[in-house]
Amino acid sequence: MVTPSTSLKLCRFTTAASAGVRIGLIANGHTVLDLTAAGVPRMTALLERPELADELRRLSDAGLPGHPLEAIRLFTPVESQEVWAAGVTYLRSKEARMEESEFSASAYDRVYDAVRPEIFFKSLPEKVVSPGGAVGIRRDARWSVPEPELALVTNSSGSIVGFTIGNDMSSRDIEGENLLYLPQAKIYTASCAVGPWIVVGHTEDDVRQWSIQLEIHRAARTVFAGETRAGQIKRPFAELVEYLFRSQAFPHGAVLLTGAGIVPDDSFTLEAGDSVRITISGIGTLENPVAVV
Ligand code: DO4
Ligand code: MG
Repeated sequence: MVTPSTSLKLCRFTTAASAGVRIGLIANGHTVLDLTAAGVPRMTALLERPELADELRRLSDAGLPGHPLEAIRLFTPVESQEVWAAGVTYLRSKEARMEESEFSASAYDRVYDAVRPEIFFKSLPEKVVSPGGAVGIRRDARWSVPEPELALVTNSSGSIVGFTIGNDMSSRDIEGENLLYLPQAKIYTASCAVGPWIVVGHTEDDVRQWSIQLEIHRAARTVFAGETRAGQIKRPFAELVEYLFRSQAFPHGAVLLTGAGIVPDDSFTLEAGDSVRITISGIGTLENPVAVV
């Protein structure tokens, strides 16, 4: 029985026995209910449904066929949505970027307090890396970091319909050299991972209680561990989405990363073979190995 407090997780997956991408609902622990078997071929259309959480609760009691979570392969839940990202939404992000670049320090200082937030394009949907896929460090970068971020999932009307995890991989030396290099520091092969699923049925107040953790493993060692809380995000979620949707339509909805509140020390840079693990308490864990691209 799925109660109003049960966490509803929507995923895109495949199994050894099935061809193509299927839509799944994880409503009770470890079973992935096959929504494609119930006539739901696409995630994007599902996210447009009014009263989505109620509809998912109804589907979870409809006796759909299920697969054990361990037996499926997850794809990113980003199907047709562009991925955008907000920046300098945490004090920690502002401070780290001001230290990184004398040249750009005043821009970061100003945008943190400005009325208009920083929002930038991050990825086309087909370029988003799935859970377990390799995220990239640029071969011409000397200082690369993951950015562990809460991601807002919106439908085409700009309503926030769910939450997931994003990794806004970044080249800090390129970003720090000149603000005009930001697109090169942020948008390159495998620079954006999103997953493992979309959690539905939570309010902003719930989500602001969640912790965000970043662990980076190298060989058998943890070479970085840090934690923040989604409650540290300076701006209301609806404000970020409202700016994204100003003067721009998103017919498939959009995914908006909400900025990074964990920044490793300046001496830290990612290496090929590292593993990046981002955990958000109300969602789950997104884990990706690192490769040079
Ligand atoms: O302006 C630089 C990027 C900011 C960002 O990605 C963040 O704060 O997470
Ligand atoms: Mg970021």
